[in-house]
Amino acid sequence: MIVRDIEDIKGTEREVKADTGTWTSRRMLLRSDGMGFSFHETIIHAGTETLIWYKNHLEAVYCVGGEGEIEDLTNGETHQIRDGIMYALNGHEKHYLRAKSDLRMICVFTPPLTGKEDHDADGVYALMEE
Ligand code: 9YT
Repeated sequence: MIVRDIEDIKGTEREVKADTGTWTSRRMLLRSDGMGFSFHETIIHAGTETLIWYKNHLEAVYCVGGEGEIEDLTNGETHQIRDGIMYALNGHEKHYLRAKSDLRMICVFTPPLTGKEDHDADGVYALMEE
């Protein structure tokens, strides 16, 4: 069994801050943990906008705090995000995430992130080999 305290992840290499400064993510499970998915707590910082496009991954996100919105750039639709809202990028949708207050998001990726990815200029994560 794997049991982790997020307080023990903060300040380690499993806590990643985006180059853009718009989010901080604590990667609680990565590919090396052998679960077949990765599991993250991501804080999208208040007042920011982030362009994201997971071309190579499927992702589900559950908001447990804060307020913001997601704009789906494939169809122009915008959805409000708050505690209790989940979205799943089952079509690799390119999107903007905007946070009015700090958004606390629980995220699952398949295939799992290895931990070395960062967004490129298009908001894309490459598929990584370990
Ligand atoms: C909200 C969201 O898309 N989070 C993804 C995980 C985070 N960007 C990370 O750990 O790289």
